[in-house]
Amino acid sequence: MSADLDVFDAQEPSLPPDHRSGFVAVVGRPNVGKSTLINAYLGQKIAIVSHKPQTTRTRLLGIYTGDDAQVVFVDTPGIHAPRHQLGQAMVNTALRAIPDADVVLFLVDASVPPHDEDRLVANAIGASGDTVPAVMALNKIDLLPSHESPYASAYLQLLGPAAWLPISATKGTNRDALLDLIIEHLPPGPRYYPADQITDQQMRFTAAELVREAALNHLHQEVPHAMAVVTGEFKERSPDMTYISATIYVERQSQKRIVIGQGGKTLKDIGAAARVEIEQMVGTRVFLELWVKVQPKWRKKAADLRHFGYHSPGT
Ligand SMILES: Nc1nc2c(ncn2[C@@H]2O[C@H](COP(=O)(O)OP(=O)(O)OP(=O)(O)O)[C@@H](O)[C@H]2O)c(=O)[nH]1
Ligand SMILES: [Mg+2]
Repeated sequence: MSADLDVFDAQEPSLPPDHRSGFVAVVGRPNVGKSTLINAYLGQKIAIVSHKPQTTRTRLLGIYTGDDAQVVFVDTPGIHAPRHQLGQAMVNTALRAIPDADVVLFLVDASVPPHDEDRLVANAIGASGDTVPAVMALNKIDLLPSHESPYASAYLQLLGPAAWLPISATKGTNRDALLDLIIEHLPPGPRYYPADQITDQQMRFTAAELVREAALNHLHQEVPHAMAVVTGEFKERSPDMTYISATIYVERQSQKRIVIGQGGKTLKDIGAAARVEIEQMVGTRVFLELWVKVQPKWRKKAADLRHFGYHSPGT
């Protein structure tokens, strides 16, 4: 018996001998439902979701622990043709997740034909050779009559995956079957994380993300993309009250006016929506104070990207 197995047995005496585990990089173009699917597997919102593309900006882990397997989902930013340093950092982050994974889950929106961006994703997966098995999920089939995609073969031709399934992340169709398929392609191994840990992100990061999600839902056009949110204070004031302050950064004075809105109404609505979500996460009442600041052209400046946590090597 190897030394590794000795450690494995000592740590987790109750795990079955055929227990599987590994990292699953969830990749795809923006807006196909990567974060939605991961949240559904965890039964909790660890990644923010919106109908606008380029919502996820950093890599984050969603850890699913079952009796027979631990699946560490790696949520990644949507792969696209970047227009600024932020976009480049996001794409680099997504690309780097592929060779490090045990399985790549290539998610596509099967309700529409393949985009050029889907080809970028397929090429990136292909570039890591046959070393990482790829599973393709044809998502959003709930939008199609009889739940069948006329584009299935066009998507499968992009890559030739090891396995594939049509799914609906929101309605649940084939979600469990896809999880089984992923687990089948994972190697045998121990749990990498404690059974009760569901993400690697700290609550102060998720709080800022939940503010950004609320803002994405309340704002339109260019403003959501020009926003970054940073948590300032995060303090338990009493056993049932947490005080959180966060700053929303935008690139222009005109965007600041839009975020604040007439008489402060938009900012108030963003705060109210975010507070409900943050209270669910924190488990206490939350007093949320929001600030709006202008940081000109931050998406094009490496120092600002680092400050906001978006820096990736090579940018
Ligand atoms: N109808 C339908 N909508 C879905 C499904 N899955 C996700 N969506 C919607 O698609 C939109 C994008 O979902 P996200 O989970 O943010 O997509 P993403 O791939 O993480 O996007 P980025 O982070 O921008 O790369 C949201 O409005 C979701 O509600 C699905 O199975 N069916
Ligand atoms: Mg996402």
